[in-house]
Amino acid sequence: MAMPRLLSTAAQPLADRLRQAEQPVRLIGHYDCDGLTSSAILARALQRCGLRFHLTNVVALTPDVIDQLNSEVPALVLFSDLGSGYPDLLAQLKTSALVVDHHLPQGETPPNVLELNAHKAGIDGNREASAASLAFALALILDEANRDLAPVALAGAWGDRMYLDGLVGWNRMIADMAVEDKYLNSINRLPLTGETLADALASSLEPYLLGVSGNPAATAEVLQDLGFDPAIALGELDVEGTALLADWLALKLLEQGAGKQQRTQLFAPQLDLPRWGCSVEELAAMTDACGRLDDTSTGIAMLLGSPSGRERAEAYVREHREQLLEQLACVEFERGRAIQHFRGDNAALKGTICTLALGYFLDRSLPAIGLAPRDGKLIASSRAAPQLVAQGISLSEVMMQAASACGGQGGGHAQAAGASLPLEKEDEFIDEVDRLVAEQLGL
Ligand SMILES: [Mn+2]
Repeated sequence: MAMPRLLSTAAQPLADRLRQAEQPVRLIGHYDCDGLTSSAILARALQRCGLRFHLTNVVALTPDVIDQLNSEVPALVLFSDLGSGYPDLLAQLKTSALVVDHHLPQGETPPNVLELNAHKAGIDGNREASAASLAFALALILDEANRDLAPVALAGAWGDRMYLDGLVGWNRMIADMAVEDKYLNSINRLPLTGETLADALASSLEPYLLGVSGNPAATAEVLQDLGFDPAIALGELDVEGTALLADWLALKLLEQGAGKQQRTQLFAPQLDLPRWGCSVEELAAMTDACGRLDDTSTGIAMLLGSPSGRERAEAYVREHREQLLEQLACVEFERGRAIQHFRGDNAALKGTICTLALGYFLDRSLPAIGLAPRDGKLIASSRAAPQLVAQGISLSEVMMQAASACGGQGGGHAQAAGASLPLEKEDEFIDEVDRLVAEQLGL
């Protein structure tokens, strides 16, 4: 399977630079699933080149990160899943740097930086490649043996929700490569996990079953009405039982107003990773949970194959899921003219809450914004449904402009973007976001 030529051409200069790099290479990655998976891929690829590395995963590329790097004076910095949005900050680095990113580039790449950005390599960075997919391309150029990292790349793409509507482009090619190498099996079964049927429904986040997920009593009632033994193991369901359950799930999602992608996902094949003993979705969930619970080193250890890292990551998934289920059960969005927003207390959960709420039960004609304080700042996450992106909304623009009007910083993707700003600017920020979205949508 050949890599798209534009992609290999874009990645080649970074591979050449890494081959002659002084050690250790200073890796800076984003802290989310795609950031951690891309970091792990690059870390493994560097190891296999005989290069040592020093990795830190950060919430955002801020002036503090640049100051820290300038005080360390590393020979070479390698950024993954961040960088392209902040050329001005990169220009303040006193060393040379490589950037592997799929976020929309904001302006010119500074002269001290070599950039592998999806959008600059003829690839749609919102759909066809995540940072992990690009890191995987770079790893392949460095050494064909890195093909075994395909599952990690797919977990990154999954973390950035590129599986909705099916994998396409470079992501699709990675999946095909993984199938060919027997690292990936595509299997038809319902996307439920748990010891028993009751556990599976009560703990289900995707699909999120409004009024059932996170509510064992309601789950028991539903299963009783359907005539199921709640204690039956998922694997023991017969064909008839599976069909009955599938019908109920499909109806339930329709009834609660879930999006088309979410309803389609119910019947999408599950991507199992035999060597990992889990699915791509579960590998992404473990990675994501490590990031959200602020233990990125466990995420990296797990992705590099550590059994104790894996155990901890599995425990984090359970903890993270419980927190999300708890918050989703009581979250209330306040509607403005063109947006709906909520103010929470957990900065690590707000983006996921917006994503799940929009996908499974919220009004998708308005973007959803979540706000929460962290480290003395107000952090915002925003999400828009695909139809809004098709109508031309760009949350990356909205977050960037609204945040800078409030003395903060913002950016991201058209459909998912974030910002950080002074706490006291909350009302001003929300008004500005509302105004900018209304303007973009012509309301
Ligand atoms: Mn990403």
